[in-house]
Amino acid sequence: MAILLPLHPPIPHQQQKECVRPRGGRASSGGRPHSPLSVPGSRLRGCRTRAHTARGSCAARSRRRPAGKRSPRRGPSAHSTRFGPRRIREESVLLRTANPSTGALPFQSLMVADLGDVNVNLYNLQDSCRLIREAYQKIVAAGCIPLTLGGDHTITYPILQAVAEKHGPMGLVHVDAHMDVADKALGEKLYHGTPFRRCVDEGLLDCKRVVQIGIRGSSMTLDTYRYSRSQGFRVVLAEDCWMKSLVPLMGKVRQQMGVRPIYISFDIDGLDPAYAPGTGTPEIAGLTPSQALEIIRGCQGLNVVGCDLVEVSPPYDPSGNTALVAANLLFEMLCVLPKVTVA
Ligand SMILES: [Mn+2]
Repeated sequence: MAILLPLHPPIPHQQQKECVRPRGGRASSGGRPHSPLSVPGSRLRGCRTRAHTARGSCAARSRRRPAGKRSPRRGPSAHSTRFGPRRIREESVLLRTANPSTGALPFQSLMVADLGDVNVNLYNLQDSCRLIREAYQKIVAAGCIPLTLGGDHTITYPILQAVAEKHGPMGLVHVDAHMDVADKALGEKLYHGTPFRRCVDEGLLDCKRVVQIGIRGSSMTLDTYRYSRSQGFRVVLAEDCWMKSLVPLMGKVRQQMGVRPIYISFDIDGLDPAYAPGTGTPEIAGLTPSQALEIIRGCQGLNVVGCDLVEVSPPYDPSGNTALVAANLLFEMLCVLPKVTVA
């Protein structure tokens, strides 16, 4: 998992320097080390931090940043999602700094840094969740908004523990083919099919302000949507999205979310595998990239306090397009954060 955190307002120059750990002598030469512009020259140059952001070294020293996180384990559908953040970072060097479609200039509004990967215990999932939670507690305590690159969807649970500890029960915009509200699998309570069930168990979600979009696929039973709906979630099936704009839906979602804090969790398998085959549990007839943009851009104006994009599994997509799509969706998330200037 990787973390990208926008920083706002700009921190003092001396402090910025301390937050940057240059690699190979690049991206460190004074100026605004947290800006993508700190990497001189072409977009193809520079270390593989996300969107050319500077590499941060200490959450406690800066206010907000983007981060990546390795998958806490290798699971049945998590084959090498641990390499997702690395691949997304590679593709993110193609990103530019402005968003002409929305008028957003995120790097002029926020200070953004790549905090690198959060360390996890590859042999113990529970301990991995503890390490993730503790890392994010420091990040949010420093006033950062974490944008996380995943990674197995399990990571959203410890992230939300840390985020909800600060902000209280969260609204959630969850894009996914699956609801991820199973109680357990193979007797285990923690895996990438249970994160939002665990969040409900711990009161981390404001259930009336939860929407799940893109749900589809085969199941073991016919009552698969019952749990989410019984909790008060708005469940939007993929077939209710087919061949239509999601702008009207997002109007309703904005009303549902109100002004209180929300979190965006985007599982790349919400998209159709034609666009994003690099994931462990693909389901046909999913969302299109333009619908994904409508969802994310539809969150503009909401009180977004954290985002993640998860389940990118590079070995399933030799073309690399899944990671390219992911990098662009993360850029769009950055563009809708509060305090981003919209020209
Ligand atoms: Mn998921």
